[in-house]
Amino acid sequence: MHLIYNSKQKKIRELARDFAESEIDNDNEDAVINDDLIKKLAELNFFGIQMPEEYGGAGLDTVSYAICIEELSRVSASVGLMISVHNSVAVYPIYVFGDDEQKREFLTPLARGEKIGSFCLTEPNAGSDASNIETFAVLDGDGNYTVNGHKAFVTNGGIADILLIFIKTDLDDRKRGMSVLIAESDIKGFSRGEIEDLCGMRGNPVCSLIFTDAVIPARCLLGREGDGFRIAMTALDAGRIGIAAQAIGIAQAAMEASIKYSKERIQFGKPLAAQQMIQNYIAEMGVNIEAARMLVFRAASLRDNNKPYTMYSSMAKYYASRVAMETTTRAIQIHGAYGYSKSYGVERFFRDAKITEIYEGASEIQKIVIAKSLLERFESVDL
Ligand code: COS
Repeated sequence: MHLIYNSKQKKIRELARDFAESEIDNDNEDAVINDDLIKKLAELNFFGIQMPEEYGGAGLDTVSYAICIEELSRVSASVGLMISVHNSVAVYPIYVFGDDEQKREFLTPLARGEKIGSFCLTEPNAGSDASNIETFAVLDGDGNYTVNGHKAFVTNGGIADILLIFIKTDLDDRKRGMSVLIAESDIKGFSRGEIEDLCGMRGNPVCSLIFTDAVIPARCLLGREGDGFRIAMTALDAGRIGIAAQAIGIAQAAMEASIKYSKERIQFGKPLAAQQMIQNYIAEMGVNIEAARMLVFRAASLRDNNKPYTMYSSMAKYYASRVAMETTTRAIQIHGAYGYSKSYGVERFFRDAKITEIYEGASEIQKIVIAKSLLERFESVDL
């Protein structure tokens, strides 16, 4: 295993960094995502980073994908989130489980960035306990599903054109009773709730989605009835690499801001950077971020080599989100009261970091996955 990026991956980092720094406008955090930005991201092929060219994608590997998400999130975690969720838990499951017709109809416009995707799993009573969803679909004699239910905290919800809706097709079987339907957002019986007033990630239009006798043709069933839980877990394995990369981007931004500030701020007659307590913080930030990056690299490389990577993706997400929280907390500490105010922007990193410990599987869930894997079926992979 080579622990350095190849020249193509380095180019991607440069491209994503230049783009993020020059094109993402953080002046109004709540309005960072707009049509113009989406169009520019689509021109770079960031909505189909890993999809083959035949579907309009860029055909890159998972390491490159993680690099893109990290770089976008370094400037705006809300934008990184839009791209991560779109690529990993909306586009990727259609690529793996979709039939040719579904790929033509849904995958190509998604990969080209002509349409935005969302992953509709979480509900008011089903978050970590994903198989407890209550959205229910009944198949009628005309070959249509009628869907009723309520999805909560859907990333990209306010702008999504294509929805992956997790439903129950059999209420008596928690896991095998789960299925997935793909739907366009213009179907009858579909409506969106208000954009959530969140602590962080405020630029992403996260909202509820409501299905009231929504009719979806059976040809839009992804995989077979009963495949839903497996599809959710497969998607989340990939998604967690993206969220880990996002957490690293946030932490990196917080560290860079801390380094800059500690060189400028004079206390006790010298810059903060000359004081060992602050150097200790900066050193810990650097080591932790690099270690988290290596875990992401590890999970991504395994995925690129078709090796099992579930445990590694959970390790990467668990550790990187912890590092993001620790680093952004320390960044505020270094900035003192200025850090707690909006003047230096580090409080945004702190607010954005928190959710990385919660969504796409809370840290507690990642530890369950890791422990289960270590205790039951761990086999070392190419050590
Ligand atoms: N990839 C593919 N299939 C998987 C899988 C994975 N990573 N993990 C589990 N499965 C399959 C299993 O093979 C099993 O299939 P069979 O029933 O055919 O044998 C099935 O799924 C159930 O597996 P298991 O019994 O291991 O699942 P658990 O109930 O133990 O899973 C956790 C529990 C906590 C891991 C799961 O519910 C989970 O990840 N929850 C968090 C969900 C989440 O991230 N929510 C946030 C919403 S998105 S913002």
